[in-house]
Amino acid sequence: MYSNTIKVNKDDKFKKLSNIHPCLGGEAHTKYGRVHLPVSPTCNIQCKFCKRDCNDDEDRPGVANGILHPKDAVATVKKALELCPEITVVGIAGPGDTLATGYAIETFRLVHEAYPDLVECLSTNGLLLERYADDLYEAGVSTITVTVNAVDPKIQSQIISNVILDGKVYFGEEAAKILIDAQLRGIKKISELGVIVKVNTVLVPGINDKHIEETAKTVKEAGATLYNIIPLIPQHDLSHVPAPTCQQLDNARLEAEKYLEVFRHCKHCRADACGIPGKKDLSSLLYGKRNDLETFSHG
Ligand code: CLF
Ligand code: SF4
Repeated sequence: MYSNTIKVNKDDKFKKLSNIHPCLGGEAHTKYGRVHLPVSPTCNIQCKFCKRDCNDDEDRPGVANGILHPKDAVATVKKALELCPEITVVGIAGPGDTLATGYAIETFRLVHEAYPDLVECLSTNGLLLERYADDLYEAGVSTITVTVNAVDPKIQSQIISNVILDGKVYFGEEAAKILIDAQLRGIKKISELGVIVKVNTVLVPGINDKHIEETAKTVKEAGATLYNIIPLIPQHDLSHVPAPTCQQLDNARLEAEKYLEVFRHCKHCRADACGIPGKKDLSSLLYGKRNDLETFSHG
Protein backbone atom coordinates (compact mmCIF):
# COMPACT_ATOMS: atom_id res chain seq x y z
CA MET A 1 0.00 0.00 0.00
CA TYR A 2 2.71 2.43 1.11
CA SER A 3 4.99 1.68 -1.87
CA ASN A 4 2.02 1.94 -4.24
CA THR A 5 1.29 5.40 -2.91
CA ILE A 6 4.88 6.44 -3.51
CA LYS A 7 4.74 4.98 -7.04
CA VAL A 8 1.55 6.85 -7.89
CA ASN A 9 3.04 10.07 -6.53
CA LYS A 10 6.26 9.54 -8.44
CA ASP A 11 4.47 8.76 -11.69
CA ASP A 12 2.42 11.88 -11.21
CA LYS A 13 5.50 13.95 -10.44
CA PHE A 14 7.32 12.56 -13.49
CA LYS A 15 4.38 13.44 -15.72
CA LYS A 16 4.24 17.00 -14.42
CA LEU A 17 8.00 17.52 -14.61
CA SER A 18 8.30 15.98 -18.06
CA ASN A 19 6.08 18.75 -19.41
CA ILE A 20 8.56 21.45 -18.37
CA HIS A 21 11.96 19.72 -18.10
CA PRO A 22 13.84 19.57 -21.41
CA CYS A 23 15.63 16.32 -20.52
CA LEU A 24 12.61 14.34 -19.37
CA GLY A 25 10.13 14.80 -22.16
CA GLY A 26 10.29 14.96 -25.95
CA GLU A 27 8.07 18.00 -26.38
CA ALA A 28 9.50 19.96 -23.49
CA HIS A 29 12.93 19.43 -25.07
CA THR A 30 12.26 21.93 -27.85
CA LYS A 31 10.25 24.39 -25.76
CA TYR A 32 12.11 24.84 -22.49
CA GLY A 33 15.69 25.55 -21.56
CA ARG A 34 18.25 24.74 -18.89
CA VAL A 35 21.20 26.60 -17.51
CA HIS A 36 24.16 24.62 -16.22
CA LEU A 37 26.19 26.12 -13.40
CA PRO A 38 29.77 24.78 -13.63
CA VAL A 39 30.55 24.87 -9.91
CA SER A 40 32.12 21.41 -9.51
CA PRO A 41 35.84 21.35 -10.34
CA THR A 42 37.08 17.91 -9.33
CA CYS A 43 36.18 14.24 -9.60
CA ASN A 44 36.45 11.23 -7.33
CA ILE A 45 36.69 8.55 -10.02
CA GLN A 46 38.51 8.32 -13.34
CA CYS A 47 36.48 7.22 -16.34
CA LYS A 48 38.77 6.03 -19.12
CA PHE A 49 36.91 8.13 -21.71
CA CYS A 50 36.88 11.32 -19.66
CA LYS A 51 39.02 14.23 -20.62
CA ARG A 52 37.83 17.17 -18.58
CA ASP A 53 38.75 20.51 -20.03
CA CYS A 54 38.05 24.21 -20.06
CA ASN A 55 37.63 25.80 -23.48
CA ASP A 56 35.19 27.74 -25.62
CA ASP A 57 34.86 25.42 -28.56
CA GLU A 58 33.77 21.91 -27.69
CA ASP A 59 30.14 20.91 -27.12
CA ARG A 60 30.36 17.86 -24.93
CA PRO A 61 30.02 16.90 -21.29
CA GLY A 62 33.12 17.63 -19.25
CA VAL A 63 33.90 20.91 -20.91
CA ALA A 64 33.31 24.34 -19.46
CA ASN A 65 34.84 27.78 -19.92
CA GLY A 66 35.76 28.01 -16.27
CA ILE A 67 34.51 27.33 -12.78
CA LEU A 68 31.74 29.37 -11.20
CA HIS A 69 31.73 30.15 -7.48
CA PRO A 70 28.48 29.34 -5.62
CA LYS A 71 28.22 32.96 -4.44
CA ASP A 72 27.85 34.02 -8.10
CA ALA A 73 25.18 31.42 -8.91
CA VAL A 74 22.05 33.47 -8.21
CA ALA A 75 23.28 36.40 -10.31
CA THR A 76 24.17 33.94 -13.08
CA VAL A 77 20.68 32.41 -13.04
CA LYS A 78 19.15 35.91 -13.17
CA LYS A 79 21.24 36.75 -16.23
CA ALA A 80 20.43 33.38 -17.84
CA LEU A 81 16.70 34.03 -17.43
CA GLU A 82 17.12 37.42 -19.07
CA LEU A 83 18.94 35.80 -21.99
CA CYS A 84 16.46 32.92 -22.24
CA PRO A 85 13.12 33.31 -20.43
CA GLU A 86 12.21 29.74 -21.47
CA ILE A 87 14.68 28.36 -18.90
CA THR A 88 12.83 26.18 -16.41
CA VAL A 89 15.71 24.06 -15.10
CA VAL A 90 18.92 24.88 -13.24
CA GLY A 91 21.32 21.97 -13.67
CA ILE A 92 24.71 21.20 -12.18
CA ALA A 93 26.61 18.68 -14.26
CA GLY A 94 30.29 19.28 -13.77
CA PRO A 95 32.80 19.79 -15.11
CA GLY A 96 33.90 17.30 -12.39
CA ASP A 97 31.65 15.18 -10.22
CA THR A 98 29.00 17.30 -8.57
CA LEU A 99 29.25 15.57 -5.20
CA ALA A 100 33.07 15.38 -4.99
CA THR A 101 32.93 18.87 -3.45
CA GLY A 102 30.20 20.65 -1.48
CA TYR A 103 29.76 23.43 -4.05
CA ALA A 104 26.76 21.94 -5.88
CA ILE A 105 24.66 21.49 -2.75
CA GLU A 106 25.62 24.97 -1.53
CA THR A 107 24.65 26.39 -4.94
CA PHE A 108 21.31 24.58 -5.03
CA ARG A 109 20.44 25.93 -1.57
CA LEU A 110 21.10 29.50 -2.70
CA VAL A 111 19.28 29.15 -6.02
CA HIS A 112 16.29 27.42 -4.42
CA GLU A 113 15.90 30.27 -1.97
CA ALA A 114 15.99 32.88 -4.74
CA TYR A 115 14.06 30.92 -7.40
CA PRO A 116 11.90 28.28 -5.68
CA ASP A 117 9.89 27.63 -8.87
CA LEU A 118 12.85 26.56 -11.00
CA VAL A 119 13.47 22.81 -11.25
CA GLU A 120 16.84 21.85 -9.76
CA CYS A 121 18.63 19.03 -11.54
CA LEU A 122 21.90 17.29 -10.61
CA SER A 123 24.05 14.97 -12.66
CA THR A 124 26.52 12.71 -10.80
CA ASN A 125 28.57 9.55 -11.07
CA GLY A 126 26.68 8.39 -7.97
CA LEU A 127 29.66 7.45 -5.78
CA LEU A 128 28.47 9.78 -3.00
CA LEU A 129 24.77 9.94 -3.84
CA GLU A 130 23.55 7.90 -0.89
CA ARG A 131 25.66 9.99 1.50
CA TYR A 132 24.25 13.31 0.25
CA ALA A 133 20.71 12.27 -0.75
CA ASP A 134 19.02 14.01 2.19
CA ASP A 135 21.02 17.21 1.66
CA LEU A 136 20.13 17.26 -2.03
CA TYR A 137 16.47 16.73 -1.29
CA GLU A 138 16.48 19.50 1.32
CA ALA A 139 18.27 21.83 -1.11
CA GLY A 140 15.31 21.47 -3.48
CA VAL A 141 16.70 19.04 -6.05
CA SER A 142 13.87 17.22 -7.80
CA THR A 143 15.59 15.45 -10.72
CA ILE A 144 18.87 13.55 -10.71
CA THR A 145 20.89 11.87 -13.42
CA VAL A 146 23.26 9.08 -12.42
CA THR A 147 25.74 7.82 -14.99
CA VAL A 148 25.79 4.03 -14.68
CA ASN A 149 27.94 2.48 -17.39
CA ALA A 150 27.72 -1.12 -16.15
CA VAL A 151 26.35 -3.13 -13.24
CA ASP A 152 28.94 -5.92 -13.56
CA PRO A 153 32.36 -5.12 -12.00
CA LYS A 154 34.17 -7.03 -14.78
CA ILE A 155 32.65 -4.69 -17.36
CA GLN A 156 32.82 -1.54 -15.25
CA SER A 157 36.54 -2.13 -14.57
CA GLN A 158 37.17 -1.75 -18.31
CA ILE A 159 35.50 1.68 -18.22
CA ILE A 160 36.98 3.25 -15.07
CA SER A 161 40.61 3.30 -13.92
CA ASN A 162 40.09 4.11 -10.26
CA VAL A 163 37.81 5.32 -7.48
CA ILE A 164 38.86 7.60 -4.64
CA LEU A 165 36.73 7.20 -1.54
CA ASP A 166 37.47 8.77 1.85
CA GLY A 167 41.09 9.35 0.93
CA LYS A 168 41.82 5.83 -0.34
CA VAL A 169 42.35 4.90 -4.00
CA TYR A 170 40.83 1.67 -5.35
CA PHE A 171 41.59 0.02 -8.69
CA GLY A 172 40.26 -2.68 -10.98
CA GLU A 173 37.21 -4.77 -10.11
CA GLU A 174 37.36 -3.70 -6.46
CA ALA A 175 36.92 -0.06 -7.53
CA ALA A 176 34.21 -1.04 -9.99
CA LYS A 177 32.23 -2.93 -7.34
CA ILE A 178 32.48 -0.04 -4.88
CA LEU A 179 31.13 2.34 -7.53
CA ILE A 180 28.28 0.08 -8.71
CA ASP A 181 27.11 -0.72 -5.16
CA ALA A 182 27.21 2.98 -4.24
CA GLN A 183 25.28 3.97 -7.38
CA LEU A 184 22.51 1.45 -6.73
CA ARG A 185 22.22 2.38 -3.05
CA GLY A 186 22.17 6.06 -4.03
CA ILE A 187 19.46 5.60 -6.68
CA LYS A 188 17.36 3.65 -4.20
CA LYS A 189 17.67 6.23 -1.45
CA ILE A 190 17.08 9.34 -3.54
CA SER A 191 14.18 7.82 -5.48
CA GLU A 192 12.54 6.80 -2.20
CA LEU A 193 12.65 10.48 -1.26
CA GLY A 194 10.53 11.15 -4.37
CA VAL A 195 13.30 12.53 -6.58
CA ILE A 196 13.02 11.49 -10.24
CA VAL A 197 16.09 9.51 -11.35
CA LYS A 198 17.30 9.30 -14.94
CA VAL A 199 20.20 6.97 -15.68
CA ASN A 200 22.74 7.84 -18.37
CA THR A 201 24.89 5.10 -19.89
CA VAL A 202 27.80 5.87 -22.16
CA LEU A 203 27.64 3.21 -24.86
CA VAL A 204 31.14 1.79 -25.36
CA PRO A 205 31.20 -0.70 -28.27
CA GLY A 206 32.84 -4.01 -27.41
CA ILE A 207 32.68 -3.28 -23.66
CA ASN A 208 29.13 -2.54 -22.45
CA ASP A 209 27.03 -2.71 -25.64
CA LYS A 210 25.78 -6.21 -24.83
CA HIS A 211 25.13 -5.26 -21.22
CA ILE A 212 22.44 -2.61 -21.62
CA GLU A 213 19.46 -4.84 -20.87
CA GLU A 214 20.94 -5.98 -17.56
CA THR A 215 21.90 -2.42 -16.64
CA ALA A 216 18.42 -1.07 -17.43
CA LYS A 217 16.74 -3.87 -15.48
CA THR A 218 18.99 -3.35 -12.46
CA VAL A 219 18.65 0.44 -12.28
CA LYS A 220 14.89 0.18 -12.70
CA GLU A 221 14.75 -2.19 -9.74
CA ALA A 222 16.79 0.36 -7.77
CA GLY A 223 14.24 3.11 -8.54
CA ALA A 224 15.19 4.80 -11.85
CA THR A 225 12.37 6.16 -14.04
CA LEU A 226 14.09 7.10 -17.31
CA TYR A 227 17.09 5.91 -19.34
CA ASN A 228 19.38 7.83 -21.68
CA ILE A 229 22.08 6.20 -23.81
CA ILE A 230 24.95 8.45 -24.82
CA PRO A 231 27.36 7.42 -27.60
CA LEU A 232 31.02 7.21 -26.57
CA ILE A 233 33.18 10.14 -27.68
CA PRO A 234 36.45 8.25 -28.26
CA GLN A 235 39.15 10.07 -26.32
CA HIS A 236 41.70 9.69 -23.52
CA ASP A 237 42.31 5.98 -22.67
CA LEU A 238 39.43 4.86 -24.92
CA SER A 239 40.49 6.87 -27.97
CA HIS A 240 41.12 3.60 -29.84
CA VAL A 241 37.48 2.46 -29.43
CA PRO A 242 35.22 3.55 -32.31
CA ALA A 243 32.09 5.54 -31.48
CA PRO A 244 28.94 3.40 -31.72
CA THR A 245 27.10 3.29 -35.03
CA CYS A 246 23.46 4.43 -35.30
CA GLN A 247 22.50 0.75 -35.47
CA GLN A 248 24.36 -0.05 -32.24
CA LEU A 249 22.70 2.91 -30.52
CA ASP A 250 19.26 1.85 -31.76
CA ASN A 251 19.82 -1.72 -30.59
CA ALA A 252 20.91 -0.53 -27.16
CA ARG A 253 17.86 1.72 -26.85
CA LEU A 254 15.56 -1.16 -27.77
CA GLU A 255 17.19 -3.35 -25.10
CA ALA A 256 16.78 -0.63 -22.48
CA GLU A 257 13.19 0.01 -23.49
CA LYS A 258 12.21 -3.44 -22.29
CA TYR A 259 12.47 -1.98 -18.80
CA LEU A 260 12.45 1.82 -18.86
CA GLU A 261 11.23 4.72 -20.95
CA VAL A 262 14.15 5.91 -23.08
CA PHE A 263 15.00 9.60 -23.61
CA ARG A 264 16.16 10.09 -27.20
CA HIS A 265 16.83 13.82 -27.48
CA CYS A 266 20.07 14.23 -25.53
CA LYS A 267 22.43 16.90 -26.91
CA HIS A 268 25.64 16.05 -24.97
CA CYS A 269 25.61 19.34 -23.15
CA ARG A 270 28.67 21.09 -21.86
CA ALA A 271 28.91 21.67 -18.11
CA ASP A 272 28.14 25.37 -18.73
CA ALA A 273 25.39 25.00 -21.36
CA CYS A 274 22.64 27.63 -21.44
CA GLY A 275 19.43 27.83 -23.47
CA ILE A 276 17.02 25.44 -25.15
CA PRO A 277 18.90 22.20 -25.98
CA GLY A 278 19.62 21.96 -29.70
CA LYS A 279 19.07 25.68 -30.29
CA LYS A 280 21.75 28.36 -30.13
CA ASP A 281 23.85 27.85 -27.01
CA LEU A 282 24.07 31.04 -24.96
CA SER A 283 26.90 30.02 -22.63
CA SER A 284 29.46 32.41 -24.14
CA LEU A 285 27.02 35.31 -23.59
CA LEU A 286 26.40 34.13 -20.05
CA TYR A 287 29.91 33.26 -18.96
CA GLY A 288 32.08 35.07 -21.53
CA LYS A 289 35.57 33.91 -22.35
CA ARG A 290 37.47 32.91 -19.27
CA ASN A 291 40.42 31.03 -20.65
CA ASP A 292 42.71 32.70 -18.16
CA LEU A 293 41.24 30.45 -15.46
CA GLU A 294 42.96 27.29 -14.43
CA THR A 295 41.98 24.37 -16.64
CA PHE A 296 39.90 21.74 -14.90
CA SER A 297 38.81 18.53 -16.47
CA HIS A 298 35.14 17.47 -16.70
CA GLY A 299 32.93 14.65 -15.72
FE1 CLF B 1 21.35 19.35 -17.35
FE2 CLF B 1 21.41 16.78 -17.43
FE3 CLF B 1 19.73 18.00 -15.84
FE4 CLF B 1 19.38 18.05 -18.43
S1 CLF B 1 21.39 18.07 -19.49
S2 CLF B 1 21.91 18.05 -15.66
S3 CLF B 1 19.30 16.23 -17.13
S4 CLF B 1 19.26 19.81 -17.04
FE5 CLF B 1 19.89 16.89 -21.02
FE6 CLF B 1 22.12 17.80 -21.84
FE7 CLF B 1 21.47 15.35 -22.47
FE8 CLF B 1 22.09 15.93 -19.99
S5 CLF B 1 20.39 17.17 -23.11
S6 CLF B 1 23.48 16.03 -21.65
S7 CLF B 1 20.32 14.75 -20.70
FE1 SF4 C 1 34.46 11.96 -13.30
FE2 SF4 C 1 32.38 12.39 -14.92
FE3 SF4 C 1 34.85 12.40 -15.91
FE4 SF4 C 1 33.79 10.13 -15.10
S1 SF4 C 1 33.03 11.36 -16.81
S2 SF4 C 1 35.88 10.86 -14.62
S3 SF4 C 1 32.55 10.80 -13.38
S4 SF4 C 1 34.05 13.85 -14.36
